[in-house]
Amino acid sequence: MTKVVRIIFMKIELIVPAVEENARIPNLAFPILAALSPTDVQISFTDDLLTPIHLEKDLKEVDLVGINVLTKTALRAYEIADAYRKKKVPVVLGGIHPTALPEEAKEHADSVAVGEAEEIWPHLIEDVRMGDLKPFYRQEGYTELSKIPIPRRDILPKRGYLPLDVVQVTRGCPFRCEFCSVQNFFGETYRFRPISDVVEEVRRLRHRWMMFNDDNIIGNHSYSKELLKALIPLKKKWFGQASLSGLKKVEDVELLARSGCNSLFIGFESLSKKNLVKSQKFQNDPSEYREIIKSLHRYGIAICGSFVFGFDEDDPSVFEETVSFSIQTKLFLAIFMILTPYPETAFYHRVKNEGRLVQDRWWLLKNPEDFAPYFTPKKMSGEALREGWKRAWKEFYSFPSMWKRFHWDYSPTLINRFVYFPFQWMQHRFTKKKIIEGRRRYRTHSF
Ligand code: B12
Repeated sequence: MTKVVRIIFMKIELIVPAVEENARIPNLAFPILAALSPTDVQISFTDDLLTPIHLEKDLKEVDLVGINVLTKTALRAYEIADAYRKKKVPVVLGGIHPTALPEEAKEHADSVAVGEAEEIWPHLIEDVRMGDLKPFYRQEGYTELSKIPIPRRDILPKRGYLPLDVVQVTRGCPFRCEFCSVQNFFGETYRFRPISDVVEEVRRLRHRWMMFNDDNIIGNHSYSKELLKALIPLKKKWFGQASLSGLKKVEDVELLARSGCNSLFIGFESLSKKNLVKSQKFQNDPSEYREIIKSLHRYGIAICGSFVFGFDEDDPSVFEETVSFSIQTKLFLAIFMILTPYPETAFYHRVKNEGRLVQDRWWLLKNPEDFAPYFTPKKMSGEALREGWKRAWKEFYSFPSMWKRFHWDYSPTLINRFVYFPFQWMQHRFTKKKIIEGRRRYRTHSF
């Protein structure tokens, strides 16, 4: 009979892999899981973005390694996982990518956590202690958000991140956009944390600035109204993602501003209603874009607009049209993306079924960005899409555009006056180096 030796002083290393320079924003998944770990477990945390992991020299002596995996970081995550497993340290992978493709992830891990993990995490730790780690862990149903503890932000490095705290108040999204990964992850659910829990957490935060990492902070009108009102006395400054459908009424925009909202990331995606309908992004109506933008600007809320190129109705005129719109409406920042078939999204399956997916499993390529688009667009060539995408960035962050987009006529806000030009300059340099010249510094074994 084999004797089971229970690990008593257990050490867990939690890792967020990085493929290249990125926004220095703290991760939230691991502080949550750390708060749910037994108190006698010693947790360490490495953000590969802040301290790149050298796969020969930097591996720690621990009893378990947990890695957070997005599609974009999958290859790097697998490299790190393989290196630890070579040293006989058990590895568990979790997050949005392993949830979409658990079997692929399992090739590089001893165990895969599929979906949300609040309820399974303590059991998983106990199984490691008993030497009985299972190949897959799947939580029954979705996490009840009243059970989310205050995240242990103390595990995060004190230096290197932007001076802000990340907070989550909802999970899921009420919408079903074809290209988005989150409905697969959260199913049909859209859940909210009790406002009192949020207030309690926000009160304890170190920084004046917060980022809400919710997919849509104002997806439910009555909840968001209550939340925003509760934020007013806390006197924080915050930014987050919001959908256009919640921004149509001026009184809602005013409440946003009063709650401390300083800027919003908005997925406009396209100026073509046909594209939006085909992508099931019914909540966006391009005929309303200008009014909503104006109303946000009037209340001093800056906008980072996200646009996607490569939809079925996009022909080569889309680039000029989108950039002109973004300049005329004076967006503070714009992000232009090439439509991407993320694994297990409805868009991925559609282009695959239509025989248009030219690069399946593109996330396993060494420098994947160099090969986008991974599918054949309908009304232009892949090459034209790539070139137009580069032109859009170049034009939006050109000096004349920066000048035209500055809000001379509005009252001075922090963004409007003090950080506008430094941010534009940063984006101008990013565009030149990363987008136009394609000089991305990817992590490799031998950096
Ligand atoms: C905040 C955010 C960001 C922040 C990241 C900040 C940070 N350091 O975490 C910023 C703005 C930098 C960002 C950037 C990008 N993002 Co983003 N982002 C999000 C967002 C809105 C929330 C993520 C989050 O914090 N969730 C909260 C935590 C608590 O949830 P979680 O991470 O899922 O963790 C839970 C479980 O998954 C599990 N779990 C997670 N990891 C692990 C590990 C182990 C071991 C275990 C056991 C469990 C476990 O436990 C947690 C508790 O249940 C998501 C949307 C979403 N709802 O997931 C998109 C999302 C993750 N992003 C996405 C994308 C595409 C990107 C970019 C590629 C965009 C771009 N083109 O540049 C970049 C890539 C960044 C990179 N790393 O290279 C996609 C990813 C799709 C995919 N298949 O990978 C998402 C899903 C958005 C979407 N609508 O499709 N993003």
